[in-house]
Amino acid sequence: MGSADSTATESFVMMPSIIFTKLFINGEFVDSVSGKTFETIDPRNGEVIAKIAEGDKEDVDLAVKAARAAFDHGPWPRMPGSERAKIMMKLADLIEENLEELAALDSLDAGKLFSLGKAMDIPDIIGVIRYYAGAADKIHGSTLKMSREFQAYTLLEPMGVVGHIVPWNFPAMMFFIKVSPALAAGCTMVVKPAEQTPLSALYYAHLAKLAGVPDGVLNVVTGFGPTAGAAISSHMDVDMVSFTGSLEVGREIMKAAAASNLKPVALELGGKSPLIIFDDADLDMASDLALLGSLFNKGEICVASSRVLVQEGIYDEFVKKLAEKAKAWPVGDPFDPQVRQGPQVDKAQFDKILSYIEHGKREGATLLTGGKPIDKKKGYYIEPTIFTDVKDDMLIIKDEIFGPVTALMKFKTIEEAIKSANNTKYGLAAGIVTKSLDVANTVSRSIRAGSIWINCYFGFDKDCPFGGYKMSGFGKDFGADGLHKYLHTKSVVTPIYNSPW
Ligand code: TXE
Repeated sequence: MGSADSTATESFVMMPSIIFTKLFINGEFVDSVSGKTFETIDPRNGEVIAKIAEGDKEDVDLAVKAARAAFDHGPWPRMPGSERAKIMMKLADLIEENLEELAALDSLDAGKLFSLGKAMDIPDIIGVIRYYAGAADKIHGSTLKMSREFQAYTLLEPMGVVGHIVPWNFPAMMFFIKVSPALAAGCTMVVKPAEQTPLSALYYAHLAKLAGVPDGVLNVVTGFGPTAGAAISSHMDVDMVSFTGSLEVGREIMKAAAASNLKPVALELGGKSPLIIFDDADLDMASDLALLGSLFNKGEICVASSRVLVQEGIYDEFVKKLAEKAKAWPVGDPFDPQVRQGPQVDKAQFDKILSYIEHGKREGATLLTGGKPIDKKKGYYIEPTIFTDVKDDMLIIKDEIFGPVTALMKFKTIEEAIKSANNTKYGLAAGIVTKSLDVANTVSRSIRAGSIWINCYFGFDKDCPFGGYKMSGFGKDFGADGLHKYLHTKSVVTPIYNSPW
């Protein structure tokens, strides 16, 4: 296993300069009303990167006021979709021009791999913006021939002022998975980035202004969840909230929405996704998928394959292969191109993961690999950790850990695998590795989860809807569903003949 050497960073990349640290409200960067700031921390070493304006209720009020005015009186919802598309395309181009800088900001703030940021995160958001820009002038209702003597047509209208509450694990994608379709729909919005990763969101606000997004359409309020976040979800003038984050906070957001103006909410919460590997699987492919599924983005991904279910015929050989690969998985500075796993996002997440590992040991699970922090003083690095001998009632198989920790379980029959896979309160994703079409089809239809990946994992694309079943939430991202979430359907009805109705 590689070691965490954060001293080497500067030889890999020029560090990004931190230019934007204030709230972005009505097209201007401004201090918070209270004048307070908070520190954003480099997870490679625990050092302060910058002080960021700390928004609270008063700042959210100002941002919502700006978004409301832009929605009620501004050009954005009224302009032809093709005009919004042009501006969004320009935003995508500007992001492309600043690709390295933006990837570096998230590596610095979130410990994400710089190489992947350049090759995946930032190119992917550019794709998402262009995808929804392409949809902006194709938002049409339908014509209805009604059963009674009426005819009708539907109008698809923007939801209004949207509050987006964003997590830290994919700061770029989580921002644009919400902002792009909402912009295309003609909504105006207030975005609250996670307090761990405010840097890139402020940069995006700056680029949006340069691209021509009118003032007040896209506001960014940095700050904490219980203050700035809660002010959005309970605001009487926010028409909808879109949230990605923990189950617990998802509940709070629904409560706040219900207690205020009954605004609709879209929630993408956590997961405990199974990867099910059958006896006929190619062992190399299966162990690669399990490794990537568990360790990608240091396990800080809602669809991590945190439960790997392996059929008994190949179990022993699979365990051996996976352990070898996990031990060789390089952990270290996220700017180092050789590294595959950077530090966990912050001290709280680091401590949470380690406490789950301790819990797993106490509950009697066996550590196959890892289980310890790496060079703790230099940052929040944790060894790739695999448990075996895991039982259904253990906490490590029930809770989302959100770190480089996975649990292996053995099964005999397909029925047993399905039962075990569904034995969770979550339902975000599942992977199936088999050569049998019958097995793949049967299992796909039997698992209660929003995405099923057969002989692959993380099979995401902008055109394919993504979102949870059960307590993983509701409301899809990506694809046409991701756009329609931000649209109201209005029915306009007229009688065909003169009618007293
Ligand atoms: O999430 P929070 P945290 C899971 C994962 C992780 C755990 C805790 O298991 O270990 O959540 O992470 C804002 N009203 N996921 O504490 O608190 C907060 O400021 C309104 C899964 O970081 O849910 C941030 O912007 N907003 C996940 C956002 O909610 C509030 C991604 C997410 O933070 C708020 C991240 C409140 N009362 C964590 N409290 C996924 N599904 O991908 C907090 N926030």
